[in-house]
Amino acid sequence: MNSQPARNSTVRWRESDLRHHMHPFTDTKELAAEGGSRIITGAEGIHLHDSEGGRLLDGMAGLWCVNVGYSRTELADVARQQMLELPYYHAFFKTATPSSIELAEKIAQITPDGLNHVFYGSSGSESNDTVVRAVRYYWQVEGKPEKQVFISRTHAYHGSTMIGASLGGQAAMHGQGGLPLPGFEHVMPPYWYDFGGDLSPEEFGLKAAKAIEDKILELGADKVAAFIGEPIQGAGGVLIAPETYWPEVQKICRKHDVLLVLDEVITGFGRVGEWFAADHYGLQPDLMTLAKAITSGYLPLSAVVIGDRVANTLIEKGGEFYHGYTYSGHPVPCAVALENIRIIEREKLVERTRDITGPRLAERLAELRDHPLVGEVRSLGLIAGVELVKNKAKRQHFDPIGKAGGICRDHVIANGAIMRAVRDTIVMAPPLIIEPQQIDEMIGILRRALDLTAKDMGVS
Ligand code: PXG
Repeated sequence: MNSQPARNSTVRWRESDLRHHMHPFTDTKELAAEGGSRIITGAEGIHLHDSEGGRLLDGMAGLWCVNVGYSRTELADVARQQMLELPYYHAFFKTATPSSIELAEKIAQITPDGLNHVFYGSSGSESNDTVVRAVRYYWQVEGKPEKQVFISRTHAYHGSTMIGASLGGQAAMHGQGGLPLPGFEHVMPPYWYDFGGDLSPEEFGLKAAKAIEDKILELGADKVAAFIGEPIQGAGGVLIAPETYWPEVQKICRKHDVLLVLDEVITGFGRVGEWFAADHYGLQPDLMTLAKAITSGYLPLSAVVIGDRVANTLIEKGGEFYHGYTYSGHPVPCAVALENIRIIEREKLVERTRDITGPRLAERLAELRDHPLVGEVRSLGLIAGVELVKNKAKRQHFDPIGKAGGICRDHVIANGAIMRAVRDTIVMAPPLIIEPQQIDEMIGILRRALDLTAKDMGVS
């Protein structure tokens, strides 16, 4: 008898995983000390299955991306068909493929007016790199080569490449390897709970927007290429700006001739109850980054949607743009994205999020407000954050920050759902196919986890 565990057992996978697989954003030594990874082996609808027979409600839609839910045979069928017909061809050297053309047309149709050109990549990080290259080249062609600096916000997340991490405002990432690169500046985010002080959220929204204008004036508008922001800062803790913020930001960008880039990698494709958060806030960005739910995460794909102003200059006066990826416009993910968008349309997932499930989530979350740990609940559509604090009246965090969030997240998982902790904020973004009673179930799990966390933290 062979004393080795069966080849596909959890033990075998965990051992092999620790030996050979370096995970993103992971302390491998700590992972090993805790016994290794949770192995996800399958999924259907809004549920994940693990190798131990567990079933978890996926309150995060993977990594904020599986908007149409798991196990959609329509997407698998389209991928198979495209692979049989044309598994790969590129978009270099004056060629194109039908699915990449059709998807570009569709994206131009569903994004705000004036955004009509699509440049493809395979990840949000890649596409934000494209944004920086396209914008800097735009200003160069326009005869303003000094306009090179990007302004972003602290707590922002724009990816993990050198450019993505430089655009981002994550202190931990900047602490490793000499980031941000020169030419990337960061200002305060519109995070009223932490930075609002005695101001009303509306007053603070204007103050946070003014921080961008102050930075533009400090650097000189002739040096500033663009402001980039996530309409809602997802990985930063689901920071939802006061309603006064975004209109003011757009005004400031226009006033100083600074391009406005919206990173809609998380907020796109129905997440906030509109196709894009730009629609919710009434914004007309100069460029927009898309990824994640563009294929509901089924295959890697991303895009920069370029507004007419920048596109016209690049096309009319730019000549060849020396930029692109082997997989720019890959026909298989593009075909899957088209079908994914058709599903969102057919099942009215945007309208459902706006009118039914988003309001239901907000209602259930509001009931958590009187919990002793809950300082604030924030949500728009099906993206939400629940901020855990030590002192609600003083809006005071626990010290060290992150402990309560980690404990609560672990209780959520032990009770059958996946959510993330960002510092002490529990964040969630379930698949848009979630049913209202499943939202009740998800928030029920969170309430149980909050009660257990309060006990662990000695709060009553
Ligand atoms: N922009 C935004 C707004 C994102 O949220 C990226 C760009 C980068 O996309 P890629 O495809 O390069 O990863 C993201 C990614 C988390 C988490 O734990 C969030 C992301 C990725 C991984 C983990 O919240 N966001």
